[in-house]
Amino acid sequence: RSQGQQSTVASPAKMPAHEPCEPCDSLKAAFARQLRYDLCWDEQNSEAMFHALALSVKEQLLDNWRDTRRQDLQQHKKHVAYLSLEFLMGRTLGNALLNLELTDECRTVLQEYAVRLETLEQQEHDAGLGNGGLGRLAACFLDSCATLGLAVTGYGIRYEYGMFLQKIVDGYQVEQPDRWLRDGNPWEVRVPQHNVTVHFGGRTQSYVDLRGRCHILWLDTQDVLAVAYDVPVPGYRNGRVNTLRLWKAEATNEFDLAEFNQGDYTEAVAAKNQAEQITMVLYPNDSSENGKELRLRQQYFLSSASLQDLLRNWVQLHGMDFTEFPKFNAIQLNDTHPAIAVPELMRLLVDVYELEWEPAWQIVSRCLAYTNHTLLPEALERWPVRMFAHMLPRILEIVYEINARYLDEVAHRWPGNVSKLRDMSIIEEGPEPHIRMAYLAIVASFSVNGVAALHTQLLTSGLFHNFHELWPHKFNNRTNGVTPRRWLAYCNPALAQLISSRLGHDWVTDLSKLSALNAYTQDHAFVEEWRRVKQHNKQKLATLVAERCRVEFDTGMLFDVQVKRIHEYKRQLLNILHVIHLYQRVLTGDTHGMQPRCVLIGGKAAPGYAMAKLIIKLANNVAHMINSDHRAKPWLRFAFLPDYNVSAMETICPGTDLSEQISTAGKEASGTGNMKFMMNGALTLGTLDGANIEMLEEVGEDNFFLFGLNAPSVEELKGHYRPWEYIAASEALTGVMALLKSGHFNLQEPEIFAPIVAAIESPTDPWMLAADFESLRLAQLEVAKAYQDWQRWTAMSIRNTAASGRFSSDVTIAGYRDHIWKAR
Ligand code: NBG
Repeated sequence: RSQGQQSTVASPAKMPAHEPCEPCDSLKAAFARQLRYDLCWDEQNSEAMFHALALSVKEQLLDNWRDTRRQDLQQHKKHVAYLSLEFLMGRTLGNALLNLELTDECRTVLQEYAVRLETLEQQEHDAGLGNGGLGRLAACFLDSCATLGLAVTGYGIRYEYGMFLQKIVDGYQVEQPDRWLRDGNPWEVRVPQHNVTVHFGGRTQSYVDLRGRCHILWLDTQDVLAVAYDVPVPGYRNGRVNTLRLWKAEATNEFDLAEFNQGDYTEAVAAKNQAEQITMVLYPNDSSENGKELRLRQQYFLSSASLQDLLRNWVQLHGMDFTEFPKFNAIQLNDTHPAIAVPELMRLLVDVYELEWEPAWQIVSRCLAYTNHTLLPEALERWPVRMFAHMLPRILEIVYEINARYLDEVAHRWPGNVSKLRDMSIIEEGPEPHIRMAYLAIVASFSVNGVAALHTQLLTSGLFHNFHELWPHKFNNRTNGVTPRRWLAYCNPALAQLISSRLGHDWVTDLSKLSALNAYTQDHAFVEEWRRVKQHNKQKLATLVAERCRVEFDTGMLFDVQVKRIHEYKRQLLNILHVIHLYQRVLTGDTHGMQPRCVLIGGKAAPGYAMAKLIIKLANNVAHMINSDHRAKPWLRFAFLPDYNVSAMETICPGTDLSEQISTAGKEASGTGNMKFMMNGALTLGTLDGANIEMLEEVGEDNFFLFGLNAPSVEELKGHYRPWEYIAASEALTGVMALLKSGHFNLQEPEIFAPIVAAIESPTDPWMLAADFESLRLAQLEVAKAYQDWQRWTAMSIRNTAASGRFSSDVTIAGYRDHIWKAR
């Protein structure tokens, strides 16, 4: 079972169908061996034990991993490459044990060593190779693809430093590097036999061969080696193990020894450093501005390495005939981040494999599919043509050619319409011309999808409306989902067990089965048990909050939670304003009917996003004020959780009563945290935005706290929004604004919150906080009332879990499989 055996040698025919295989070691034997021989740690501390355990679990996967690859090749399955700059995997151990059905065995083994599984799980670093929803969605998709038996490979980047660690110092966010690979990554396997070379820079030159065919050479390039690291992705109890292939950049030549010998060490290693920089850090921007050259390098590096890998595998099996390539391959672009795969695939087919343009384009446009994840203008990628010209000169030529041919089609559809040509061109003209990556992706893709019904509708009627007119057949909706393995079975074992005790275990792979829970909302014993489980999970969450925030959460109180990236459109600020209002109620003695509650906010802000960082500071200052006021203690506790990440969410969502999904309508493409909370029986306080709308449809208005403007009213209000009128009309908001302006929360740092006050009072506030405040406050009163009748609340909680079946990523992936990939 050496690592050498795992190579995917893409020539399965040479391998016997059933290689004789030694009986696999049991987990127990593997663990003992790993501890004894494979690790040279002096002490058997929990860190060493975690590593030994992870390596032993990986061993259990290796045979199935190899068999999966071999079977896929032999059965001529359609293969899907999921290209993504982000895979937010979190921890692997617990989820792998669950999927392999090894959790109980593992506990038994560990008993002999007098250590708890949970203790070892805590040792694992989160693989934070993503920012937020987009990256976590990719991770959920991988789990569902493996579970549904699909031949899907995730292609991504092995960032040396993942999402930064967030510390809070004096209330401010401070970023620290996340060296997640410091102690090694037991799950990955370096597979150098899959290395490919990626070119940058240089120049192009054309020549005509003896047969009169024109060739383009890309010369004098700076080359970087892409080294493959494979991570296993086990399906749920089906013996399947898919692959996540992460590329690391390395120098093609180690360094210039001659130069080194002459004493110039810095020069000698410069090229190496430059190459390795490409995969050094994840860009910590979520739905916000990009434009950095290194980022474009990352995008091209991932796209080129992955496509070369796909084409090489194809050629090894089928030779140079690519006609059937689209029948057996689909390439899904996770947002525009890997959209440069469009011209790169053309380059490889035309320049390297010598296809003519037209047949090459036929192949490209039958393989590629693009998922859009945002409508926010600042997140739509545009790259300066200038940057392409010097970094990727050959790619720029290909983009021009694609654009010219495509604009012919536009001209044909709208004869004489010059403004259409300008509006729809892949090249945005202006003093600094830019390449519009979304347009490039749409032009080349056979499928373009949004991630929730409203989002897709807004895409086709707004942002991409011209393209929708031109090619209506390309557009489709695939509402997001989350994997019920990690987000219910694994993270909430007590609830999972309770559900299985009544419904059996099938819900884990068919989440629609949860609807049978509706029959139990009047079953007293069941309702009691459900409530007991929630209390137990709240206790765990309270422990986390106590450890990380030094704030005491009382499990008798309502747990009101908002965790996600900090962004103005997500309106954490609106939540904070409501907390301030509750605090004022306490101070003025207006506590009649008030529900005691603990409010938790968590999330990271992009390091360059000043307003988001100021909102974190405000949350911390308000929390400090409230938590140190003894008058507030019986009514209100407020904490900001530092370093929110995947593993924190595993404790947070089971222990939450109320989930806040309060973005300005029309701004949140889908949301996925909303679904995790719903699955775990939290009730939602939400706007008509993203997938909230579909959640509401499933669970019904009686089990959902709806508030706020809808997307059309937000649009209508633009241009004549007068926040001061909303403030004046709401006694509560007037009070909150007055307290905020008085400097009460920033006595030591006068004026620091002035930008926040100004934003709320601005008639151009795109997020329209003031407009929605009163509606939120009233909805929160309903929440309080509902919570005070625990039987009613618990029944609503059960109904939410029961209605969450549609938000399994299995459902989403079945949609991609049937309607996009056609990979049944
Ligand atoms: C995010 C959206 C979320 C959505 C996830 C996954 C980006 C660019 N978009 O609403 O903001 O749930 O994508 O689709 O990160």
